[in-house]
Amino acid sequence: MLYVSFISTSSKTRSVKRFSLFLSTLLFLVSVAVIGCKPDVKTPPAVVTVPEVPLVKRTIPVPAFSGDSAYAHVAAQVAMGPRYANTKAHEQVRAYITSTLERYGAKVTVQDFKTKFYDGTSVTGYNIIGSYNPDSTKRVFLSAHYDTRPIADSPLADPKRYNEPILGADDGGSGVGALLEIARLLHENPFPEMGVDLVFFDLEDNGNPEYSNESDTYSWALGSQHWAKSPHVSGYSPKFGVLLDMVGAKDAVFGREGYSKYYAGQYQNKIWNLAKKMGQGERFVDAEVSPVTDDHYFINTIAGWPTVDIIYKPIGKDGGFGSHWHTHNDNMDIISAETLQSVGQVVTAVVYREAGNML
Ligand code: AHN
Ligand code: ZN
Repeated sequence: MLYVSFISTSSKTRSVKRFSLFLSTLLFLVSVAVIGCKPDVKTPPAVVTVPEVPLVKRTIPVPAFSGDSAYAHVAAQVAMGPRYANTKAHEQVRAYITSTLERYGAKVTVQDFKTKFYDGTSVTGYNIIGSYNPDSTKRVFLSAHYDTRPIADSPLADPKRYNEPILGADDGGSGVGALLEIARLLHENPFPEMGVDLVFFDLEDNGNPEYSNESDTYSWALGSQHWAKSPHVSGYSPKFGVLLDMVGAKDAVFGREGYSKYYAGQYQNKIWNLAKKMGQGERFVDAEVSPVTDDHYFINTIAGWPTVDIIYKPIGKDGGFGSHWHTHNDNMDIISAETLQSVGQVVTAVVYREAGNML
């Protein structure tokens, strides 16, 4: 070794000998220390490689949605009367949604929360969530509001009947009817690959009146605002969601709504393309319609879960809705089982195809 040869060639004097012995001992100790203290643990690499999980694709048969069952659910709600906060009918519709979901095997969560109307009065809201495969990490949600507008403030409504609440067959009833029929399908045709949450929002339609001076965006959709901030399950992280709003009118057509395009464009494309393939291209039209302050706006902006609104807005009539909107004509006369059938079948296909990674 180096220190051995160093000693052999060193001077013969005692002090130098002692010094060289000291030096060689030191060298020896240092080298032992360096070799001996080499850590066993290797420095971890900067990135960890996780083996790719191959995406398993499976064509899961899409069950047949019944427009007639959805229609019956709409009629049952409308028979209760106008269904807004602090009314008997609101309590009844909550019980109807909850018991129907339980009958169809969902895990039901009722999320109650305190909030304020645009005029500052306090109110308790109740969101209802029906979950299928609650333990699945891959999830999508389908949603609709179930409350109805307590006033008739459309410019097309009869001003003398302004303070008479509306029945909300389409605006409130239709989305709920479609979701409850999908609950039946999920119960009867389960799949293990994905979880589905059916979310029924309260207090969507209590925004400040058309004729008030301020237009307060945040006075609308109080239920979805709450859910987006405080989901029913902590750490909830759905892949995407769909909102159904006014999906039951005879003459309904669904353009591509602006906020959905902006926040959830890839899912809007998938849904509208699938609808076209299913022969529903005349109802799911490719035209863009102007953005609507609806539940999906708050879910997209507050929670960041991409959410697509399927909502009836006449094409090319900027800002408007169907002529029955927020009027007393929003009753069973304008509801069509065929419209519910088209929308419901497309949304069912979206869910079953996504479950098989085929959307
Ligand atoms: C506004 O009129 C600001 N938003 C419409 C959202 C809505 C009301 N959807 C159903 N009713
Ligand atoms: Zn409304």
